[in-house]
Amino acid sequence: MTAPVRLIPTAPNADNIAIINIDNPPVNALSHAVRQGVIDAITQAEQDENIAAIVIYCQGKTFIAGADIKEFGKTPKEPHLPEVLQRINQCSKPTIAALFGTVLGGGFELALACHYRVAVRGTKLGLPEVTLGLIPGAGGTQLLPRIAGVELALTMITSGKPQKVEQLDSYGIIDFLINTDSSNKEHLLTETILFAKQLLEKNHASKIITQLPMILDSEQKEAAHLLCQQFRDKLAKKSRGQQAPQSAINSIENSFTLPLNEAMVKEREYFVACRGSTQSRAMRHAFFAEKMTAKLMHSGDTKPTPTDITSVAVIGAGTMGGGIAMCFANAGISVSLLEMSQSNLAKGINAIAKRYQQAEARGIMTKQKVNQCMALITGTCDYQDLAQVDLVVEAAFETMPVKQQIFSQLDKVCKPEAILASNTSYLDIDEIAKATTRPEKVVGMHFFSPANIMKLLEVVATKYTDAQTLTTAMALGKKMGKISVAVKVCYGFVGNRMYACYGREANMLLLEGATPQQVDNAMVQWGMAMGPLAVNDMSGIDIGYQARQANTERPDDPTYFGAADMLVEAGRLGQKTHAGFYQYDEKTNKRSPDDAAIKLINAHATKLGIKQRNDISDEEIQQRLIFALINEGAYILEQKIASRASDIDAIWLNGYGFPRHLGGPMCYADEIGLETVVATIKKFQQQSGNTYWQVAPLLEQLLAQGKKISD
Ligand code: T1G
Repeated sequence: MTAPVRLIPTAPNADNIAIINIDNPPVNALSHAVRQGVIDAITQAEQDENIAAIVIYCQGKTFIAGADIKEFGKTPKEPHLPEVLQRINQCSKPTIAALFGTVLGGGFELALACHYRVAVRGTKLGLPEVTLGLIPGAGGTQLLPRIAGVELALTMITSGKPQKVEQLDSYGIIDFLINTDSSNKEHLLTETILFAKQLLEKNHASKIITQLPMILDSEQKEAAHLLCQQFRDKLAKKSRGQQAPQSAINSIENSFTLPLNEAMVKEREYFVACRGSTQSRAMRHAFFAEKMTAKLMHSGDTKPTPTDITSVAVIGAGTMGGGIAMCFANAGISVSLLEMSQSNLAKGINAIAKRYQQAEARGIMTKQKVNQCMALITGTCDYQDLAQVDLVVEAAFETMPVKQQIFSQLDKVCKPEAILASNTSYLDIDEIAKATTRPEKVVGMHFFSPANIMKLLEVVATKYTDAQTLTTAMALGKKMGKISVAVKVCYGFVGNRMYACYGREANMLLLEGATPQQVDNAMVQWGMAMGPLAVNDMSGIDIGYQARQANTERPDDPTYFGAADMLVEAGRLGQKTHAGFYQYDEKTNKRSPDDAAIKLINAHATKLGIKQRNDISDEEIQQRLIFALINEGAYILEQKIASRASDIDAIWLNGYGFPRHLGGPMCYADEIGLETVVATIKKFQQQSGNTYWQVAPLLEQLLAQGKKISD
């Protein structure tokens, strides 16, 4: 295997300029070999009297995209990245980074440690460490404030969001912006070498970081402290429970209160503490879990190439259909939106336009992008207009006869190779496929509301779906910026099947005497963004009610979702009727506890013969809801409805707001230990006496073997 770093002592047409050439696919991550290679190359270049300047350049699709996260779980090997960056920065000869692609984490820190930075248009710079439960660990919290100021450092580091070099023009991070893009790397190298030559002709002041102290007068320092506190308060809410953003702010604050070398030591301490934390382990698991979902378990070694999808149709212009149409348009794919009547179609198109206007008003989309997307969406009431589309997503009424009728009609009209997908949440897609002459081309594409916002896409393979169709649907999800997860057919597939267990326990606790606010507060305290009952009121309790009424597999047990069903039958559907588990102000829609709801629930519990308890703890609420998820997830793995435990985690992180710093239900089970999970489930089984708490055999098996779910 060739070394990933090579020193080229003389650049083309520039005898005294060397190139450190990094070639470590796929993203030039700063593996141990790269770190060692860069140090060796800098040392060699410094000793070579013919070399007057050094360009750091990368092969492949991007400049260094960060530390090698595959190394995180292992014992770190020297040289550590801060040592490499100090070597670059202290180099006696000017070092110039040639930037393109996604310059992230340690890659951006390495660029900041260079004396100069040259970039092509569209290059993204970012410090995403907080998304991995980390902070920049190689000087980023010290270099970026010194070069670009405290406020930008706080914004970029605590959000983890990359920014394009064009957006950062005024911050002095990039010394020369080349008017080309990442596709023209030869031009980047040529221009960087020219830039280096010009540096040498001028008496360049190589910007050694130690010569860049944070010179703030007392007023500026006070303003900077205030800014740090404002970020602390904001992130205590926005990234509730997460340690890394708070550590990052503390380290950035050291950049203007401590000497550089002391601040660098503190930064390393914060970084090492974060790297060893359960939160970072969970967030790194989440990162890899989301990467793994794309890797389908193919039978045999034929990995089909996804069909290129350039035109699609969406059946149904309701909330889901409209959101799905937006997903395709946002990805540059033309969409025919079909409705049964012109008035419904007009309503649907107007609703889409309104959502785009809101996105523009919030600065999420430019007017130009909104116009481009709207131009890609055309309405029709005629199935004949769908004859040439590559793929259809049906998002019509959630009843089997309606869907079978639609698929039968699509089968007649669409070209033979067109893929026919359903957005159904619960119905048996095997049965839907049978309504066509092309069952192998039928698949589920289950979006989550709001479809144009939520990242999760469950791609449901029926027993007929062929590999080409499945691969194409998965790739199409990625093209739309979704996390596509391949699942199999069962009631509720993976996410909603588990969510039903979570809701079942929330309802059972109400019948046992807990109040809606107690259940919700316990889950928010645990880390969920919202409590299950407030969520239920928001989406409408009647949605689940109708699904349960239609579910032939529903348990024959009046206590099953007893509270929810009773409220619906009492006309309390949630926010839309200003009364559900809570009451809602008719003008402001503000949610508040409702004694009337509690009285109705208690009366219903008495009718069902359920004894009320006043000793329900937050911990019991949290364990019953979360362990219900874990147990059902284990059954789902046993039944091969999901192919990996990490796929289940990716579903819950991207479809249900599971706290990212807890990694997903299956990751969380491993973190607290299967012994605790199994023992507690058995306790609930004895306490409840019902069949819901049968421990999944897989959990018992793993426990007996001393294994984890992730093994
Ligand atoms: N290390 C190792 N492998 C990585 C990697 C990384 N940093 N980033 C991506 N990969 C692998 C990925 O697993 C996949 O592998 C392949 O590259 C293509 O990825 C010290 C401590 C760069 C925007 O967080 O955001 O630096 O599955 O499918 O869609 O302060 O990958 O093919 O075998 O995502 O074009 C900071 C994370 C680390 C960057 C490319 N850096 N990566 O997206 O391709 S912490 C990050 C990404 C750090 C310092 C700290 C994206 C990407 P495989 P992909 P893509």
